[in-house]
Amino acid sequence: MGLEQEGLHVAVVGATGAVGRQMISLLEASTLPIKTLSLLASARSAGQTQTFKGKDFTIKEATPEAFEGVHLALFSAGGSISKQLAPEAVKRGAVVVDNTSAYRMDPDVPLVVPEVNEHALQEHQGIIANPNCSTIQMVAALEPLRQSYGLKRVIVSTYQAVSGAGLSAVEEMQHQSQAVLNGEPSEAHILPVKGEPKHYQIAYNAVPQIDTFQDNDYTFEEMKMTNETKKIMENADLPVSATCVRLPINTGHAESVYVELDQSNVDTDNIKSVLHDAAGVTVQDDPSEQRYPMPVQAVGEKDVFVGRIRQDLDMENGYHMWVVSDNLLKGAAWNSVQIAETLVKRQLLNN
Ligand code: 25A
Ligand code: L14
Repeated sequence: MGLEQEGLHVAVVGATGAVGRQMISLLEASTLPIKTLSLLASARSAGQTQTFKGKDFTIKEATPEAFEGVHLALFSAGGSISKQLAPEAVKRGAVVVDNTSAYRMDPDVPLVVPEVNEHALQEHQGIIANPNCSTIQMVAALEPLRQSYGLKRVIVSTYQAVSGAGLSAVEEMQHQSQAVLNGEPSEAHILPVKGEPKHYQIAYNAVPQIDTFQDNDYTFEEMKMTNETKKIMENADLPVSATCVRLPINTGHAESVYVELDQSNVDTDNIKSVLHDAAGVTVQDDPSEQRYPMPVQAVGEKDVFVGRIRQDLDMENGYHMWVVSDNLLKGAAWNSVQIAETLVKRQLLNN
């Protein structure tokens, strides 16, 4: 009897986090044949309950033994937890979809955005990596352009929301905002990066650091966008440079993407219709109606929204676009659940 008839045992690791909570509600709505659900988090959260399809589930501590009998495990509890526990889950027969950066650049691990490279799932060896949120929404918008016109280079600046850094970062921004409005001094302990020597106020600010600095003076978030894009699009030679900036937005990342195509002087109406026809992409672009995507409207939506599409003033093959998506959904939980649904559809779980 196949897993589809038998029913799946699914585990969510980091179930109380910003991403984990979204995973649970997407699993609730999905067509996956879930029979058993294990909600796992740190010992701190063990004993709390969360509802799933009207039933209360108790959060348990994520330990190696918690993965006994699990077919599918969705991880979103940070890179160190994934490094520690994903192999334990795989050892016990689970297939892992990992939201952290722990395995993304491992050559044996597929890095998947289903609309772009679903086929890469076929080669998995137990772990599948979910790309970085900013990368996912960018490649979803670039792939239709690559298919129709070819890509020469990409330059991106991001305007990223605070929820990507977790619930505690969102709380920090809220406290700071309240303090500023009250005319009180604001405190920063988490952003831009937990554990770094300096912390800066995010409320009413723009902070050009997401994740730690690398030897080349780019941040790790910027290098994730460069390296992950090349891997997902299977083009190691594609030039991609990023500047990643945090803004005081709860949820919803925005990106200004400059792309040079292989073809020159493509009609922007043609680009809009190619994007309009692409799965998972919604075009919102009408200057005469002041229509363009914004984070506040993208929150709660699964799609990637694209607008402000226009030709560069000087480069015949250069185009600019504005790409917005819910970083907790397509950027994280929804992409993971899509991967899970595809694994079931393609019968890529272990029996
Ligand atoms: O390393 P990475 O990959 O860069 O990931 C770093 C962070 O990014 C988020 C995620 O934060 C992660 O911690 N993240 C990961 N992938 C992401 C993606 N694709 C992503 N964000 C966007 N897109 P998060 O807040 O979403 O999730 C954190 C979850 O991880 C659980 N967790 C932490 N340690 C764990 C663990 N689970 C198992 N074992 C461990 N050892 C964490 O559970 C949460 O579910 P929790 O129970 O520890 O925390 C939930 C509640 O606890 C409070 N709290 C937080 N810090 C403290 C605290 N309370 C007391 N003291 C603290 N120091 C919070 O208020 C929260 O309500
Ligand atoms: O690499 O702080 O998936 O906004 C994405 C969110 C890293 C942290 C990842 C943030 C995370 C990032």
